Amino acid sequence: MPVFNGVLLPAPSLANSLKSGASVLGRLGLLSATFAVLLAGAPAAFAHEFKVGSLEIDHPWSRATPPGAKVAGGYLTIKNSGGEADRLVSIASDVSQKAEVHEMSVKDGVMTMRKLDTGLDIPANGKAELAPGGYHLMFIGLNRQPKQGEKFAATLTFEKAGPVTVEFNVEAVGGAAPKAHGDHAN
Ligand SMILES: [Cu+2]
Repeated sequence: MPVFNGVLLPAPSLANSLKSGASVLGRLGLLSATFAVLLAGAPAAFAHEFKVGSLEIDHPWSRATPPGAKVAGGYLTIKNSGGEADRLVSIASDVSQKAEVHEMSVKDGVMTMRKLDTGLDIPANGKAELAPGGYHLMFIGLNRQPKQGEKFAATLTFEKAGPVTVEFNVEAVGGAAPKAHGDHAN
């Protein structure tokens, strides 16, 4: 009779525990393989960034709009790892008739927005952040209402780096910057 862990076990029972042990190991192997696949897929799924030249565009996002809304905001961070400043000069998307870079500010207690006619500066070795309450993209004359959970594409054109097509994640109506936004804000 075999001895297992100091306990006398009848042979069939040892065979069973070996068998179940093997299948647990088998399952663990399968799980870790699945996990590895998930991990490998994670950066692409969560980082949500786009590159053109020395620019990296992080986490473009927008908000779902209430029915009848004519405009939607667009937010993202543009990092410039190059030694030369660049400039975001135009935005185009089939979600709206046109798109502009806006600056939001509070003047005499009134929130106002104005279009940046010359575009948005991206400093050398620096970044430009477009976020609610500050600089933002404005999609004007919506062709459809962006819905929470969907994505829409837009092409950003930079003076030096040229055009790059990015995807905006649509967050909830009135949604604050999602956690993922903070995760790679720096
Ligand atoms: Cu605006």
